[in-house]
Amino acid sequence: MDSTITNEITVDVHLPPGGPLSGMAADVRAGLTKPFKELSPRYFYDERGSELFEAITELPEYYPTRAERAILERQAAGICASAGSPTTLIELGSGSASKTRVLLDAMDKAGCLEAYAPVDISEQITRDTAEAVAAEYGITVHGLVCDFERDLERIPLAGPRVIAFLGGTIGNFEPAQRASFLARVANLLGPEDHFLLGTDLVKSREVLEAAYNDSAGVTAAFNKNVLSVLNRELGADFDVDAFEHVAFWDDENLWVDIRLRSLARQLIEIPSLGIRVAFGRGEEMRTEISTKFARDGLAGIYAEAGLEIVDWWTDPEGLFALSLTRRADQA
Ligand code: SAH
Ligand code: AVI
Repeated sequence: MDSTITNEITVDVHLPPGGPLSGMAADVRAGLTKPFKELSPRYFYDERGSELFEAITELPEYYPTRAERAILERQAAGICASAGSPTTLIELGSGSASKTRVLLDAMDKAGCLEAYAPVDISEQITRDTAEAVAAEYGITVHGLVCDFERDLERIPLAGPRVIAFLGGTIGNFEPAQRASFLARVANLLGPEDHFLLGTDLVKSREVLEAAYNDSAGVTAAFNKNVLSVLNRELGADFDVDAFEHVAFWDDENLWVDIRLRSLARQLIEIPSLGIRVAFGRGEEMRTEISTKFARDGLAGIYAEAGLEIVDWWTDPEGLFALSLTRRADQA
């Protein structure tokens, strides 16, 4: 573990030797040798991918960030009170933490804010966020660079805490992965702790498909960037222009299915994996799902994980929801 301490800022790096992407070889091999090829969305977020995601959040068609911000701006004081005026905010997949400032402001105003812990797989953005928040709020910041699916239990402990997972990133988990992740989060919660989750809500196909097929092509660039990550990290020879972005609403699974479609028959060499991967013309590979929720369905998912809803807030248009939960057996 590499740890840097500067006054009140600590950033622990819990990535496997070789960096965030070093565990990717086996994972990518498994995903690309299945009959229906798949890649994990965690590989989107190299430096360029993080920048492209930030650009997505400002697109006119991409409503989730604005809707979640609107909830926070109206409800942050109430969220802070419902969560028992926690001293510590831990944020999973924190990114640039731009909306998080609204919550930090409310905690600061309530006089309870002592510490913030951003947790993200992308080292640069976590360091930048940790430094910015420490400077803006003059509080202890303990950043953690890790894969939150692998290293959740390493989260710095001091309470009462609220663990926040904003932006709808939970929607990028497959159902089984989501269930075990939520059960592990529940296990981390002490009697005074709460979990604050941002979830995008089910809505019309038109609105959903526009959000993931923006007219400026930023989402397409974000999606295709994963191929550049594979080229750089694994020595693959993907021609990024030989694939096109695909995103459509799947109303059975309640997710936007995000894929890359091969524009030609092609054979990709991945020397570091010792494999060649054949793509047929028109063949699609899944790169991400983005699940959308309804309150009843989410309550059932929480119950299975041992969590219960304490409070629920939506934006005025009902596009997005924030829910606050606690461990059901500690209520
Ligand atoms: N919370 C921010 C950013 C959302 S983008 C917002 O609401 O705008 C998703 C974030 O999760 C990115 O910063 C990405 O680096 C991080 N992330 C994705 N997969 C991760 C993983 N497996 N472990 C840790 N962080 C991850
Ligand atoms: C990070 N996550 C919640 C985004 C989403 O909406 O599912 C990632 C994204 N993919 C395409 N656009 C945005």
